[in-house]
Amino acid sequence: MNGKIAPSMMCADIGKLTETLELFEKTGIEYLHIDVMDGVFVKNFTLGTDYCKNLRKMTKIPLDIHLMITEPEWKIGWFDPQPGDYVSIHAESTNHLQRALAAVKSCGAKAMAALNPATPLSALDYVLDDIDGVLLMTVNPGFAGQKLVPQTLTKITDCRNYLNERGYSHVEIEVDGNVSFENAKKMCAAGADIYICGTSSVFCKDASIEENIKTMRACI
Ligand code: S6P
Ligand code: MG
Repeated sequence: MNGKIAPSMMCADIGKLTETLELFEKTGIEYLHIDVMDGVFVKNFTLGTDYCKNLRKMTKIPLDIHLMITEPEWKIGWFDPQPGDYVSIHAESTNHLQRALAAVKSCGAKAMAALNPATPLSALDYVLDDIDGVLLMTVNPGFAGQKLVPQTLTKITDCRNYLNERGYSHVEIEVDGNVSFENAKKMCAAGADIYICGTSSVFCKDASIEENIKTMRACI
């Protein structure tokens, strides 16, 4: 099965948003990845509720909302998740992971459990029935343009095996952080399904966005 591409919108040129979205529609981009950071769970602020609201008016491409915020279980409604959207909840961000994932599902959106590089897969043990996917961070969250944490490549393989062995082969694996063309090939071999593409691929300045999307499709 071919991998799906979710460009990381915090890396997009805001001045060219309309033409970038048109290009994404034309080239069949599957999701738009929206990084939401609250300055507490990670030391950065990025995109928020109004950005999601406005993006919805500009495109029909579903949103892939990555919440890097504390107590997400009370804030999911702020983003008005729609059927077809994905919402990722970090296991490290809440004492109530199951509550938060269930709240995503109750909106009709797909629920993803997100894990930092050092968080073990056992964090998923008691939420397997609550998730549609796992977002594996392949860098520590907070910033674009970081280098891959190399052991996360093994973690992708381990996660695919973990899911398959438990009868959850339908659960998708999304990878986020330094998904360069070279790393994407390795992530694909390890069993990734959805690729968050930022400065190291789709928004890499060495070629046009359209050329970068073609190159990424060939890698996954
Ligand atoms: C990082 C964030 C990511 C980045 C993406 C950027 O905390 O969750 O989604 O935006 O990793 O891509 P790159 O290629 O610059 O690492
Ligand atoms: Mg992200």
